[in-house]
Amino acid sequence: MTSPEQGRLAGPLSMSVANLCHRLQSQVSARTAAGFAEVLRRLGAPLQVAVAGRIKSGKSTLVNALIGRRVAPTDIGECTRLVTRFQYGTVDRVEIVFTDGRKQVLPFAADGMIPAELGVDIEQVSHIEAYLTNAVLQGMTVIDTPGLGSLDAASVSRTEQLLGAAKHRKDEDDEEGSDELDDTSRNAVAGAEAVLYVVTQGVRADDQQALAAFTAATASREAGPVNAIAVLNKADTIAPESVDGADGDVWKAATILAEKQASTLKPRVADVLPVIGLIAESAESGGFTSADAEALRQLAALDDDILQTMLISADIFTSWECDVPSGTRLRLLEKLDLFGISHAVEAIRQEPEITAGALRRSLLDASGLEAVRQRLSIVFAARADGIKAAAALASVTALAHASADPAERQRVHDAIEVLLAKPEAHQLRLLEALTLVASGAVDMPEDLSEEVLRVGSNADIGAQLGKPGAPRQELAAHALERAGWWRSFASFGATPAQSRVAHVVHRAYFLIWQQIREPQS
Ligand SMILES: Nc1nc2c(ncn2[C@@H]2O[C@H](COP(=O)(O)OP(=O)(O)O)[C@@H](O)[C@H]2O)c(=O)[nH]1
Ligand SMILES: [Mg+2]
Repeated sequence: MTSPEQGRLAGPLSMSVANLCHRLQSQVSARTAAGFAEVLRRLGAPLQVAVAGRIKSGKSTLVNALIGRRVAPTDIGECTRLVTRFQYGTVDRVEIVFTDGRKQVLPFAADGMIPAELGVDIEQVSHIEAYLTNAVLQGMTVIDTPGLGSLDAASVSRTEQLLGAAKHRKDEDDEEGSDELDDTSRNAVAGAEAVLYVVTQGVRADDQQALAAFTAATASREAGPVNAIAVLNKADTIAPESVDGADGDVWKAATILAEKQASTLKPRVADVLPVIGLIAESAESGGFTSADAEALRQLAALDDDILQTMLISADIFTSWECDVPSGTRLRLLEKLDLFGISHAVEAIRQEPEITAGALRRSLLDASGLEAVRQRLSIVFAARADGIKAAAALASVTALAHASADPAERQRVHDAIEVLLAKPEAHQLRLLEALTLVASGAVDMPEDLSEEVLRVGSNADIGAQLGKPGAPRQELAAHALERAGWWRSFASFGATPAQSRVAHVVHRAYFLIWQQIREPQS
């Protein structure tokens, strides 16, 4: 039987974990069963992606760009100090969730955004739930966080709580027999499953710490490049002359810096992609209007010397004597900043007849958002089954661990052992191997590490084998050939660490081959 939740499960492994929870529910205490119910609910939900990073790194701006709608308040206001979960819903609706579980509907502000001020006692607010009809949210729930490294201790602790980094304190005054989730259980199931980490120029020590805390708390197995990617945001504000080899080009400078940060953050994240969240937000959320395009056209018509002078700083840009009203210029600055304005003017000068729509697309291209979207879908969507199942298993383990009944602990433990021996559980080992290779913990020749990444990062068999669209027979033959190769590599010529990875890759190919070989009569 397939319940509506099961229809949305990420894949076969999530299905097995869901079955395990269903089966055990009647054999454990009411409290553990309540925890399992929560695990089941989360398994059926889209991947939970937290957007994390220091305060003012541009998280909310990027959230708006990803959702394609300017809905998360940016800069200041109460709301920027709270966790907001953006999830798919059939009707747009925002709720304040209080720490005591109470909920209150919050009307959208006139501009369609979540109001920056809530009109309630913020100390009593747990977080905000925003249900939106935007299609992007069918694939993932996006969680905006207030940010680490802020001066406000309360928002830091809200963020840490969400990321699972809060200390799991043991409940001393346990109320026996309560069906409610205790704090341990709540924390165990509350952590996000993947993280989009926003950094700006220069990674600090606490950025690394936050990432470490997050990865330790999510999947019970060593997580990292499997469920975390980073963006270098505000790429437009990088001074290219400060970066060697950039040749004065902002985007080139951003790419060089992003690569540097990737090597610093490497054990923790898959990639660091440069992005200009502000331009992405304006281009994607309807913020960029034809009136803006018109104003840019007027600016493009100015004498180039004058324009270049104006573009030296925001102050000069708004205060310079010019036909475009200074209020309009201020608006352009807010939407595109100097780099975006200069990019747009350049595009207009190259193609004077360019439409407002084409200008918007050109800005979107310049923002780097598409690459972030693609990476999100490759890294997260393709691994959602493994990521969600690992997080669920970690929660199940934590729930059993917190149980006072040794027999119950043993029962859950045994069930997990059985599950881990199933073929579909092999992807957990593959994700682990991928983590070891991607983080550089196990050194591999480049072609081999690329192969491991390919096999571990794709959901589609053709893509896993590097032969998208190839006929089944060819795929089967290739899988078998690679299985054999990795087995002999594991036995001969590999270091012990490489050998462990090689065994996992061998088995991955073998399981692929089993799936697609000619049916046996
Ligand atoms: N120049 C520039 N400014 C940005 C960019 N992304 C965000 N900002 C600005 O940075 C400020 C803080 O952004 P916000 O999204 O509220 O940061 P958060 O605290 O991390 O959520 C806002 O004024 C944004 O307009 C960017 O890519 N470039
Ligand atoms: Mg924010």
